[in-house]
Amino acid sequence: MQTAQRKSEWRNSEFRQYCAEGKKRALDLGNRGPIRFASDGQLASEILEAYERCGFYVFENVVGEEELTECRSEIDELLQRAPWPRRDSKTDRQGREALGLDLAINPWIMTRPLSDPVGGTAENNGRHPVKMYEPEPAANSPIHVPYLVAGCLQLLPSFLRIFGHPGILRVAEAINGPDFTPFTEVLFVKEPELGPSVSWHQDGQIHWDNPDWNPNIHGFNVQVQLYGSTPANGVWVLPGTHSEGKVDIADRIRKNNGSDWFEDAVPLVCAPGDAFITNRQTVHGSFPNTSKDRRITVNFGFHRYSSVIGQTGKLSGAGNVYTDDYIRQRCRCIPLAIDARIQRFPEEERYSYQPFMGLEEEHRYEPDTARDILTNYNLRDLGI
Ligand SMILES: O=C(O)CCC(=O)C(=O)O
Repeated sequence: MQTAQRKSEWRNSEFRQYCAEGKKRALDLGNRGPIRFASDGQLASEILEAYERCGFYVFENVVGEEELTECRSEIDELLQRAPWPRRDSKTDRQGREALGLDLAINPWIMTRPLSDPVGGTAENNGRHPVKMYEPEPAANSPIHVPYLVAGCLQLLPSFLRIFGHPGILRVAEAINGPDFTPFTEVLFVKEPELGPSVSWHQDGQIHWDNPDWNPNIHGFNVQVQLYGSTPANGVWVLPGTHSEGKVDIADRIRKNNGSDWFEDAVPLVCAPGDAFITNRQTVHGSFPNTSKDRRITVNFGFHRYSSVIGQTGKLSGAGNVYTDDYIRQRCRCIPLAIDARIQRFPEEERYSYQPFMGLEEEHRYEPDTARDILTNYNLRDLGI
């Protein structure tokens, strides 16, 4: 289905107005602030309550300036090594071999600037039913741009350290229990006036008809914003939809006069270093980035062990059977990341990941162990 195509582009004053109104609604929801714990060490109950109510929460000031600078510069170097000028090119823009083409999973997911690569297609299990508006990029734009980079724990040490952040891991424990698992780790790249859109969707795939279905069964995403995120370049959500079950997005758009601008949608507005969590059942998406602001998102997420054990994968990890051994191998990146982080930030608390308690020595972040755990680790993703 094609929408009645509101022109979701910054030069359209109606879009700018929609963005301003959405931002106001977002800031009124009462679901943002620093990561806070109560005196008993549990995540502050107001945070959990607001997350359960809205299906997302914006944590402010999670990553400091020094760490942001390190991560940004590693990512700039990485992006220089993307295939150029086309997604199937073997070399980068300087004629060097493009990075990571020898990996089991090609890290570069690329498409035409400002396009919607998956909306209205069968990609990703058909979870993006409606195509977004595709503005015309400038004539001198690249043919293809990376909008996702996969398998990032093996490509970016600074990403691994953010993944081992004690505050974020304590949030994961509070929501998914002490035996929480990862699922996939990617960058979302939305360069100014180039970044493609991600049309409205829910992430979860396999548990909609589960008799034990509940709002948290498909886990949650973490998005750490290296440059902040605005209504024009950031993710928008439909608050509360994580509790509704499977949403008929095409029907909602039909009932919205064919428009994908929903009156109750809100953008996830962040400063650099903020991180938000989004329930994977929340309806969400992002418009093409026609603004002048860059968005680079360090994106990962966590599941409940009970949601993945015994399941057959969908999305990343598709077709794989999630046995206890498979899951345990995949989870080894967590103690490794914790150690990588504590080596870089020794003054911080060290998060204790219960499933690997007592096995810290085997997960020291040093070259051999990192290679052993991380090379092609994403063959064992835990998509559901
Ligand atoms: O970052 C974005 O633009 C989209 C993120 C998203 O859709 C996801 O993480 O599932």
